[in-house]
Amino acid sequence: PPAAAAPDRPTAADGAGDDIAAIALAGLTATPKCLPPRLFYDAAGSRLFDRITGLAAYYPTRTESRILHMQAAEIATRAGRGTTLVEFGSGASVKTRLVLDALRDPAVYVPIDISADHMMTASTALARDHPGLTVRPVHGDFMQMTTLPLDDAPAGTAGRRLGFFPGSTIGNLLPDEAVAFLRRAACMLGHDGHLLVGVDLEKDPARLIAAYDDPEGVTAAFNLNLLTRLNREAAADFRLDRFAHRAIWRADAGRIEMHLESLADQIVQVAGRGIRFRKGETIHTENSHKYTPAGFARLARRGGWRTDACWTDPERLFSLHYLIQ
Ligand code: AVJ
Repeated sequence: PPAAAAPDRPTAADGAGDDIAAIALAGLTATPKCLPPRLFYDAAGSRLFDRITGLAAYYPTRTESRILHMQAAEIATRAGRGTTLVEFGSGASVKTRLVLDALRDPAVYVPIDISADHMMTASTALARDHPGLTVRPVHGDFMQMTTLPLDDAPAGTAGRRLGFFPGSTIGNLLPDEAVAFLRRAACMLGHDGHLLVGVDLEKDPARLIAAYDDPEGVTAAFNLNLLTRLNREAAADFRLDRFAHRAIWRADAGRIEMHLESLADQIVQVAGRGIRFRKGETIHTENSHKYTPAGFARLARRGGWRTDACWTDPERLFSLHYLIQ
């Protein structure tokens, strides 16, 4: 058998070397205060997110995996042979394996991730299990990228590029940002590129809130870990016992919002600046937008994509959209 392949060294792309202190100050001096959700994913945050995916209340990951498994043949038929799989935000990539196993002789896997260590760990394991696959990691923020730093596909791969954007991470984006991302993805994937997007569906708000405020407190730890990261990387002195995790359903915006609420009037030092918090004031840390299948198809259309197929689970908790141009 061919020697077990190893991933290439990651290619640095836009947003790879973030200045955490500058990003933190920009968000914490804004009104209302906010921080970008990509800051969640330091090593501890990535581990906490992996734990979230196994929580009983957090249905998206297992539901999406089940749909991927059920629709593997449908995906393979549409994608064709020799595919280059481009994954926007590669997690521990259980779902990636489901897609790679479904595809017919995929040629190249391109994970794009802001967390280089996490990506290289997952890529090395995946390359070992798929010796015939070329793995080309890209270290960067896919929200800031407009081109894929890939030279042309390795010889002998006639396949198209299939984008894979799982987990409903697209829900982190405001609708207009999601449209802008979809337009950029069309450029990165090329005119015959396809795009497979996981989208969490609107449902009973109680079910949604439980998924973002689990009784085990793992999501609270995930949210609060952001402050620990700022203490370490932005010379801050947040006292975690003075902030509380909040998850709210904003029906008017069709999204779950995560916040960190200040439990007292306090001043926190961040990168040499004193940031004032009033009791009850929050830092808005994440949006998770929820769609109907038709609503997401309309958004995809605005981003230049047509919905070739939309698959859901029997309970219609989650959906997978297969988009073409
Ligand atoms: C990884 C962004 C899809 O929005 O559901 C999980 C992150 N936040 N629990 C989501 C998350 C709180 C997750 N995404």
